[in-house]
Amino acid sequence: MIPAPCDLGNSTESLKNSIINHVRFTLGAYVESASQNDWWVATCLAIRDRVMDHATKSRTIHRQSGVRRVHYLSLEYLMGRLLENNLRNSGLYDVTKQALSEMGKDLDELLESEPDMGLGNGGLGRLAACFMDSLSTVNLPAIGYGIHYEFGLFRQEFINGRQVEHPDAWMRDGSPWKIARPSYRQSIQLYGRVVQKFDDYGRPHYEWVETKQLLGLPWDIPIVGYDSHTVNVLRLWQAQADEDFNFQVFNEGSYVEALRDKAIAETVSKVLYPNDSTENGKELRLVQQYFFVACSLADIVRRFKVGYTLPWSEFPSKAAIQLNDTHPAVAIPELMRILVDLEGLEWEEAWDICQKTFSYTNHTLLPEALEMWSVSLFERVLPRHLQIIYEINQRFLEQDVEGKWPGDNEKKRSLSLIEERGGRYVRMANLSVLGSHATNGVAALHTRLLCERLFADFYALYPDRFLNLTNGITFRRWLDVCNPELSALITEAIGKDWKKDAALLRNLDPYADDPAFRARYAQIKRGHKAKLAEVIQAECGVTVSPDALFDVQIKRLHEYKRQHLNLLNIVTMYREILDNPDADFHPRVFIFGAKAAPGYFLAKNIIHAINAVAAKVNNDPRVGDKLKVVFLPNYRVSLAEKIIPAADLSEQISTAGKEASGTGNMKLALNGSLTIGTLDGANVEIEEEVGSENIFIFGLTVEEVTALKAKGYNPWDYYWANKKLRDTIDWISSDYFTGNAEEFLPLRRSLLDHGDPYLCLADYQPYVDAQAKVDAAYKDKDHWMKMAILNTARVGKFSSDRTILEYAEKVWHLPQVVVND
Ligand code: 26V
Repeated sequence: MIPAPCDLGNSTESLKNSIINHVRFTLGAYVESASQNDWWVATCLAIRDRVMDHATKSRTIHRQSGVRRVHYLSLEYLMGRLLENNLRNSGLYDVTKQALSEMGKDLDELLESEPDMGLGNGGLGRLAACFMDSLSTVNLPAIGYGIHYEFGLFRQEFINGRQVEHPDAWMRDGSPWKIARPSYRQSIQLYGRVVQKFDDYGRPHYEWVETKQLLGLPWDIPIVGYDSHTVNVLRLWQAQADEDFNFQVFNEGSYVEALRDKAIAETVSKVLYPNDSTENGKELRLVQQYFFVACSLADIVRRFKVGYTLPWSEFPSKAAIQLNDTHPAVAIPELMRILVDLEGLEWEEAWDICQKTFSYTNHTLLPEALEMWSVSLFERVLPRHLQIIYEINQRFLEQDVEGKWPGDNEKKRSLSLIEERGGRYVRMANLSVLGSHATNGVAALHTRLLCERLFADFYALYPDRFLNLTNGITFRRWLDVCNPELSALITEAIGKDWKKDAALLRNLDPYADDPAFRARYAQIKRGHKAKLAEVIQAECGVTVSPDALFDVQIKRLHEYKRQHLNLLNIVTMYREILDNPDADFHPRVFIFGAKAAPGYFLAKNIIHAINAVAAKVNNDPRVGDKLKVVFLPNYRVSLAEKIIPAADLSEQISTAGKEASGTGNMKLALNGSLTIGTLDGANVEIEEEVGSENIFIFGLTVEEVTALKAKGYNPWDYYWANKKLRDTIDWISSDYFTGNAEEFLPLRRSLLDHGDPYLCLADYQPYVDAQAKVDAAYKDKDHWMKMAILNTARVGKFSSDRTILEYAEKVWHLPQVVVND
């Protein structure tokens, strides 16, 4: 007899029991001598036990109700730590803290011992993680698919101010959050060749033969929403060699060789590519993309087949598939292959199903980040998929393009899925637009530029397929978890419903004028600054005062994000302090966090330059407390959670038209830091929300950038016209900071000889002026706090719940399905 399932209970006693049982029976440790890690694992497992039932229940309800589900395909998920988020979202935080404390354990210490799950590079990966949180919170049926990388984004260390990379073995000791699902293992094919075969009626079809097989083992991570019983899963594929993939060699006695091939197969899910702008034609990257796409689609098709006995035309009514950038775009020819080659559908019907199923989000306008695969590489790895792409292309050019612009070869060249100049390449962005019913940008400005520039011809052909869905962030992690003090203050003022309905934060608006509220808000900010000062002391060995203005730039290191423009201002300020020791400006701490792609030479030079300037400034007795510069090593989600609540000023200074959206800008504004920024990405909408009196906007607009470049931009003009700028650049590229005048020549050359592609010099003076306004504004602490509170109150729009509900309504057409307890 199978006993009825029993509830584990959420009392302190039941949690204590669960944790102790895991220490004893799962980990085989004595409670008296269990390690810190044992306690952490046992606590995670106790929480996991309490959410798994909801995961199973959510799956069952989604299946039984037969609703459409969204499948989010992303090469990256930057999840960070999971325990605290799961505790807060499930409402088990207080009781767990109590349970542990009754056993002599400090929850906060355990939380700190969790390694980050860093399976992403930056904005795109973190967005996917925020979306997973929102999907569960707003009760949408969803599955996230990705790769179970053994090594996440590298760990960064500075040696003599230079970035050094180390592997990130985030799950060397396993992870209590992931559950293997061997019964859903998939087998996929690669390489090989295509043969044409004929059936009994003489009709041709294609077979992909002599392929290599690869297995995908799925690992599921439950995604706990806030105050909801929907627990969706993130399903990550690990590559494995086919058991008997090399049976022959094995039997011939070449045991070691056979196992070497096995190791090669398993490299497919070894490591996340650490670039986020270029990766020229790396075969392993294409194999990664296809591997995870093929496993995921096979999983989706399996579910369609077991769940229903429906015709294929109903597939889109059961499955929406979202492509997170072009990285999973090979899903389009893969679904065509499944439908046409394996299921025997006619091409037109299959194509109709594809377009109804897929939708695509573009995350960048940078030309070098637009994915293109050389036709010869693509043909070797995925010969049948290349044929399918050719066929899609031919029909498209002959029907749609020829129909709209008869005889216009220039249009055909621009819209083709194949780039023909300078070698032949498959254009993944064009494939993604064509294979989807919806293409979206991630902020209003970005979407406008997609329609006007990058996809102008596609937009002319299919205007209804394009839409804007401005990015968002989860307010649970980025306020409730990382800033529980502010979260509690807000809840005390306006109630707790803002955690699910961020628009309610507007109710805080009047509190900006309440002196008592301001004082408490200021006190919370100061508390976080004091804590961050300790982190800075420990990590950088620099003493900073919590009374200084904390000026923060945290994001990937990229020329377009212009950390070097920030540096130019810092060096200018340094000069001014030396020239003018009695000038009255408020002490400032410039705080950086950023990883550079290991092969991005100039980005690494910029990191080195910031560190070199920091070393001088921080040790110059003439400067004292007035100016400090710190570069916190190994920027990652868990470090962001410590920096963001402590920030006063948020640097969002990309060249207009280059940052698709930005999401750090939203996190910082939410936590009451004022933005100094250009009219780029979501900054434009942040200004609309918070009001132009509560933000420091400067610099060229997109139109001005275009006009300046058209007329011929010459950085030397700015260099010669502005003595302060000239002195600043010359000083950085002298031997003053490192003893070696050659050290920062690459930086100097990029700004001058190589034409300053991101217009730092053009925006230098407006930036310096805006920084002077910041200094003046900070002197009126009370008014600054008012502005900070208004930022918190007015950024409700940027909740990822809002973004996800817009996707659900406008793109996926998904119903919300409430899962009861
Ligand atoms: C590109 C590549 C190129 C090849 C190798 C690996 C790799 C990995 C990632 C990427 C994607 C870069 C695009 C990206 O991260 N875009 C960011 O997306 C954020 C979320 O929409 C947005 O807020 C940022 O502005 C945007 O830069």
